[in-house]
Amino acid sequence: MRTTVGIIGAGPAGLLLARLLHNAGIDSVVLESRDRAYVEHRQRAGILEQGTVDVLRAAGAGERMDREGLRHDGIELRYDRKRHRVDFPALTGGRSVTVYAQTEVCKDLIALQLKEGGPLLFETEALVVEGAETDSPRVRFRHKGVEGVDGVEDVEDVLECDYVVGCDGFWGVSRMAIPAELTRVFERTYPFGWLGILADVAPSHDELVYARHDRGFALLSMRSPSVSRLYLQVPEGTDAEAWRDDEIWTELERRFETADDWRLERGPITQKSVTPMRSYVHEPMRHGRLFLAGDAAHIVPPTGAKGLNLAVGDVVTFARALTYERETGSSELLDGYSATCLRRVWQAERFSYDMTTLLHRAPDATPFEDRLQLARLERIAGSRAAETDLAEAYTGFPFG
Ligand code: RFL
Ligand code: PHB
Repeated sequence: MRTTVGIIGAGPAGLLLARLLHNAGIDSVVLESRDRAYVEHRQRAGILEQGTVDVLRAAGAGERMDREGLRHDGIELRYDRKRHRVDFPALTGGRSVTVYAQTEVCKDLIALQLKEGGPLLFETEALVVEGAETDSPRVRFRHKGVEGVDGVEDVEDVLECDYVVGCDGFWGVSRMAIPAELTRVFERTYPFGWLGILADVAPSHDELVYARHDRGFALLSMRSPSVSRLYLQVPEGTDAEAWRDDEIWTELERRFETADDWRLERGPITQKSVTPMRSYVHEPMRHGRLFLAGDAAHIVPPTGAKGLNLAVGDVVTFARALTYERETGSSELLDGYSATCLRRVWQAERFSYDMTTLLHRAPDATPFEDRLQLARLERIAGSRAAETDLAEAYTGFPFG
């Protein structure tokens, strides 16, 4: 097999990249280790920055998002039983965010790719990227055998490319093709995770609520007008099954408690899982003709809602750079790929870290640190400058 751009991974990064390249008349092949149903139902991000919405729309993938996505003009910060709303458009010159789940973004992009894009091969696992320093990098992959077609035996093959883009997430293989002596990794883990639930109940508030409480952080989000998505800070390594449904609701009620008559509505919990929290950056994001994009190169804790949006920024940067090279013959933008992406990545790392340490309670937190958190929250609530800083970062910095 041969293609211009070999894309490893059909998460949001790989799928959007295939779409952007298709629109630019550049062919690609996407290899995805999981099956279609798995990719379409993996519960993850929920918030799209304005820039992400604009990119999806311009790529022709915004039709259902425009119909079903929920535009949000603010979030609520909750602490000390008080509520403070951050008004995004007022603070940022009109910017907002959109609640539209990552599962839906992936479904829309997969449908488009299968209808009019290049090959998208599910159950096809990349094993290794070879020859990144050469003009023709290759991806070795294993394709699950289909009964009656090629026996049930797995089939190994090679995809020859002009460029390989590793969009294979944090646990992928493409990062490993960059020699260790050329690599720097920056990492931090946190001594807590998020217990996330989906519940069949209308969201108890019409905007997201980020709550800081002495018992730990809680987040109220949503998937639709009738489905709530909620998170609780839990100790690292917690088993989701160790929490009974009524215990989850009681704990959420405690952490969201206000001095006024706000109430949390309960409903049947249809899914629960625990996510660990990590900050991680791999530098550089490029080696020869291998480029890393999305979670393959960087991870942020979810408190800033930035992971998916960073993945979008990376692939937009790559698609622009390759188009520029094709039109002008200059590799200037491709050469600058890593530096361009990393500037935005580190701003998101900084913001995600700030939001995480602002709102979570570390197991060894001292009374001094508790007071500092409250002072930081009071500062945001009391200073337009501090509040603007949060609103600008949350709604996202412009691409490139
Ligand atoms: P993905 O989505 O992990 O996709 C990688 C794909 O590569 C496949 N793969 C391979 N395929 C072939 N061969 C191999 N060897 C392969 N190895 C792996 C995998 O099967 C998979 O399909 O990475 P991508 O595309 O970079 O996208 C990143 C986002 O998924 C991620 O950053 C966000 O989900 C993070 N995130 C959030 N981001 C936001 O922008 N806003 C949010 O509100 C938000 N909330 C969240 C989140 C992540 C969460 N979890 C579960 C980590 C909330 C949570 C709870
Ligand atoms: C979500 O809806 O899953 C979500 C929203 C905001 C975050 C993280 C996750 O910061």
